[in-house]
Amino acid sequence: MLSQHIQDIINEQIKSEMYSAHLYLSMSAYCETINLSGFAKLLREHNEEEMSHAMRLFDYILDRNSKVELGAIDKPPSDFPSLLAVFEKVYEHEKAVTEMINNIYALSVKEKDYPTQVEMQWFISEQVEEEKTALHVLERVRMVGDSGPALLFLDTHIINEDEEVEEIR
Ligand code: OFO
Repeated sequence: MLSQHIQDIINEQIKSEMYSAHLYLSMSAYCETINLSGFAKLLREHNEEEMSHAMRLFDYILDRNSKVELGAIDKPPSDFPSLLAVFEKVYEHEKAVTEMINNIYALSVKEKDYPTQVEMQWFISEQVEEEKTALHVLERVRMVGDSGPALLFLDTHIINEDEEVEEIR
């Protein structure tokens, strides 16, 4: 069984992963409204990925014979000043999530909760990938700047680019 402290922090992380899912879905909707369907698809896929992170933690709590307590998910922003602002926020958000994951790991080390350390190792590796992908996309968006034709080209190819980053890994 998980300690109360570890159970609470993992329940909090489920909420945070669900917030990430909400945030990326909201960003996806924004991209659709500015006719950037490639970025919209990319963010919609990230929404699904975040939900899978939440469910992985949900199952982990149950596997440890402990209690899942779902909290209210904050409302994500629905207005964004630009595509660049969206991906700056994605990158900052992922760095903040990394901190949360590291905190859970640190607590599991302090409490000598070895199974939680193993579970968190998966998330630590995942965050390396999440930050890398977020930065890759952000740098591409920065690169095209205000160029309409370049932005349209990137929008068409961004999904493949994301897969190529995965393959390089
Ligand atoms: Fe769940 O990794 Fe992004 O937030």
